[in-house]
Amino acid sequence: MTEPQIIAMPASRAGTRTVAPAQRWPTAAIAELFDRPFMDLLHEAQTVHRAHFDANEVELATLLSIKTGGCPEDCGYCPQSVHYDTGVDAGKLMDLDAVRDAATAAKQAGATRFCMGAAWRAPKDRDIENVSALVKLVKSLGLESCATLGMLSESQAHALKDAGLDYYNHNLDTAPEAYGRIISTRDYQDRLDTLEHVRDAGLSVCCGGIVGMGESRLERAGLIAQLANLDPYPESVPINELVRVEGTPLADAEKIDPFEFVRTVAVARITMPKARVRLSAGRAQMDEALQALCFVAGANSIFYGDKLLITGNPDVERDRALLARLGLRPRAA
Ligand code: SAM
Ligand code: DTB
Ligand code: SF4
Repeated sequence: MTEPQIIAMPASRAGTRTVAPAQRWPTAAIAELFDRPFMDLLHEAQTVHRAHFDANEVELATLLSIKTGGCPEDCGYCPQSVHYDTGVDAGKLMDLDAVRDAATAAKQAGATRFCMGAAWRAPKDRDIENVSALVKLVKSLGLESCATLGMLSESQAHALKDAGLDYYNHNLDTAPEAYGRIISTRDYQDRLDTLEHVRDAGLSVCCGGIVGMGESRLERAGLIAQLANLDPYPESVPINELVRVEGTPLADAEKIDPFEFVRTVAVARITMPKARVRLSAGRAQMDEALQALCFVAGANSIFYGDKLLITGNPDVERDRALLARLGLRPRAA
């Protein structure tokens, strides 16, 4: 029997900027990966994974919603949009003491990365000053810091970098072709512009998307193509399964085939070999066996903590037990 062939991979450029051919990963090549027999795809993903990471180690990242609800954007999946009646009230920016408590608890529970999310379309400069103080606090506790605050200008990205921020999360969410069905209040280019500002400021990029929003397989391939062709590709790639929240337009979206979700993780791993691929939202609706398959497919990071931003996440004891059963070690600080 011949071994599954490892396709010639474009040179990885995570961390270095070079002039690259426009399309390192044509969508057709990514669609071809998606179409492979499941066993071949997982074998290749695991092989690529092992070439770049310790396959028995997983990163634990804890999320905190530092400013909840009342967002003017109309992202069709989001419980925090003012456009939908989801029962989420708008709050103010959390104060330093509350963030200190949450970050200290995350650190004690074993997280190494702390990600602060705000339901803003785009922060004001005053918001950036306040978040900068939170970033300094999180760093002083010995945690990696990540923030997701919406669209950023060049100067705002620099200000966050100066405050010590490590990562900025800004997702492309879906393929350009599917995007207009999900969001109308900002366009794809706005997202790409923010990613450029983040990269140019010297921040590490956390960028991924959501699957299970009614997109086709080709559109999933299109999302991965967008991510993998960023130059350099993101250091962190969150793959979210849609959490269907009552009141949002996507509340009744058809659930994605679990093996298709695993395929998406595997294709992200193969096309972005050095990235941290995060098994992100949606774990509360996955059983342990499916999560284990995602780790086989090359996921090596999870959101850890009883809550995501609004919705639930597996509780910490359950995650610890899962990692122990799989012999997975949390990444050390
Ligand atoms: N407001 C900022 C923004 O949109 O950039 C930051 C926070 S926003 C909640 C961050 C990301 O969470 C979104 O881009 C989306 O990918 C993800 N997300 C939001 N609601 C979700 C849901 N119901 N299921 C899965 N992922 C979701
Ligand atoms: C990401 O890709 N997923 C996280 C984080 N980045 C900010 C958010 C998931 C949100 C899931 C629904 C909720 O709880 O609001
Ligand atoms: Fe607002 Fe972010 Fe939710 Fe979109 S995803 S509605 S920008 S909080």
